[in-house]
Amino acid sequence: MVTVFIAFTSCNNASKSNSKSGALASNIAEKVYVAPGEYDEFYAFLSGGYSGNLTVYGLPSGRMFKEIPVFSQFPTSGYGYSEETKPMLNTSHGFIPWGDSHHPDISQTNGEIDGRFIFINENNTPRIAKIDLKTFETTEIIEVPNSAGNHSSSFVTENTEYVVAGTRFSVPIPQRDMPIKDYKGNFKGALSFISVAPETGDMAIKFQVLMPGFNYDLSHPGRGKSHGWFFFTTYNTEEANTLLEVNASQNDKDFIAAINWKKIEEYVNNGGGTMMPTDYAHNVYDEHTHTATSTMIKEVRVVNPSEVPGAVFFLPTPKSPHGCDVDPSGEYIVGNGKLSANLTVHSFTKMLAAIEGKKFAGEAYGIPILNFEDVLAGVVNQPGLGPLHTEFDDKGNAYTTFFISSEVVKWKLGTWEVIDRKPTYYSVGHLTIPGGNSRKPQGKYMFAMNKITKDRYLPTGPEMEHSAQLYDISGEKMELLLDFPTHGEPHYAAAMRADIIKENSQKIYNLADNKHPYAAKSDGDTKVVRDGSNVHIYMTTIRSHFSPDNIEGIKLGDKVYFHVTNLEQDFDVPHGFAVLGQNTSELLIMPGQTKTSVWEPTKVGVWPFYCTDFCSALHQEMQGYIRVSPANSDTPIKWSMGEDIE
Ligand code: K7E
Ligand code: CUA
Repeated sequence: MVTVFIAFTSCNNASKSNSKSGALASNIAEKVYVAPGEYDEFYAFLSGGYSGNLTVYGLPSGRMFKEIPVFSQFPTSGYGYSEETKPMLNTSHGFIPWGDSHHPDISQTNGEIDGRFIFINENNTPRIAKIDLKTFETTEIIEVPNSAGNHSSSFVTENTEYVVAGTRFSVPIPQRDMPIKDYKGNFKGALSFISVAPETGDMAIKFQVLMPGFNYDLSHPGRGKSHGWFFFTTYNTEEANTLLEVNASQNDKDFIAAINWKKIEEYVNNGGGTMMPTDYAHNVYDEHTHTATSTMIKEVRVVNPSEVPGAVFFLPTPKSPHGCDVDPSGEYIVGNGKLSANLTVHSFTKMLAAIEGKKFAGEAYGIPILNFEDVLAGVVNQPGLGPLHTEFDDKGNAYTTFFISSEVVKWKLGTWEVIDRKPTYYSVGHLTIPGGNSRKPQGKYMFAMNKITKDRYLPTGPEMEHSAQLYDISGEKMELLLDFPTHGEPHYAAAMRADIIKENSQKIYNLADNKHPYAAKSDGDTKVVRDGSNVHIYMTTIRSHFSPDNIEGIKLGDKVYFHVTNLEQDFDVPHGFAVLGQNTSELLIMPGQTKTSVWEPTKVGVWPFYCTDFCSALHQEMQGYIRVSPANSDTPIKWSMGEDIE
């Protein structure tokens, strides 16, 4: 109870000392003001949580630039509705229009953020997606078999050798019909290492480590001296299968699992591991055909820790740790015990020494458990209540969020002393420092992503968007600068300096490189082709007309494919397409791109289609008609633009 009292007192003090005076407030306003026409200094990519997507912000302004569709259908662009993008959402369970995304992470080279790709996990039907930061488009999604609640994901190693995906829920592997009460000892947790090809970025599941049936909550790669290792927090080492709030809180300590992936990789490269039958989808978007394909893969390589002695260890960590964070030097591994009064920090050097000296406290399912004291680097004493996540700056400081006491606490690595604390409004989850999860954090700003918004904005009915808060961390004390609303539930975010991404950002798709099988590259290439009851319309769009814009000969029962090519070759000139009664979304077609909307007319008549994106002074003139005749009619297929169909 003493702990509770102290923590709340300090939280309240911090809150009071933060009250804004007039002069201070205007000084703060300058720090976040980005004048009209000027650019932000940082990109921030916030996970969309239950929106399934990723949102792009600028810092320090907190302005939202874009929502990138990833795991959810997105009518704004037609993602997941157009024929080309539907395969992106294919899984071994069929087409899934939604996902729950948590942890974006940007690709790295030599331990530094390189801005090529950003990866993000889907929890519910386990998947990892890759977004190309040239186009800000989702270009690859790989399903993760043998996994459930894909939460300790998607974090990359320091040369993006792997994007790693750990299971939160253990399950029967392979899946089968069995009593739930037989969980203990029978369910397993799969930790998946997905390789990323250096040049292309192509993903493939290299191997899965089949761990005991705990919950693998969060993870981070080693870096620098600990490069080659990966660390996962666990909870429910009790292996409870019901009422986890009680039954998974029994053990005084759970574990951080330390995985020497280099060692397992070597074993696998020499033919180690077992191919297990399974099925999972691998979906790839081709930038030249502007089309995704989905391939079902039928087996996955699995490795049991017992096959590779010396590759997997458990580090005892108090009380159901959530966050698992590694400092920029790679020496310190922070475990945030949700129910612990203190923060536990492990030492990588001590861990290696303990392994070397074979000093074990016991074992769990054959995996050696190290002595808590042998691997402990230090403890941050009673910094707050309900620690969740930790990030680092470039000056040897760590910043930990506390959900219950609703604050961010800054503390020093090595001395473990608390330097500063600032309240968050309210109940913070993750926090992000640009360049986080790398050897070179980019300091300056930190933002907290809060779970409860309550009184921060004008009310919007029972539901409020979550609120993020931006802090200046360039000085000794943190300074709250800005509140900004987010979209969905941004658990975590990745952020980096804007320059690299800005320079590489693609302006158009080159029409000459368009390899879409139904592309029409000029008004002269347009046509309407009947193939049984399928009708393919090769259509073009350019300011300010569609070609063709009069189409006849469609009959009830036909399936009409509008393949629309945007002939524009100017930056930021998309055209839209929608036809009355279509039961998908519009298309939004980028310059040089081809996209397809399917329409199955249900009524006889003459139906208009039009451009949905205000593209020129004559945008309202971008329209056309398509005539639908009865099924038994003999209206011939005809099309035109600029003259009547005779
Ligand atoms: Cu703490 Cu999914 Cu990383 Cu939410 S998780 S906060
Ligand atoms: Cu094209 Cu409006």
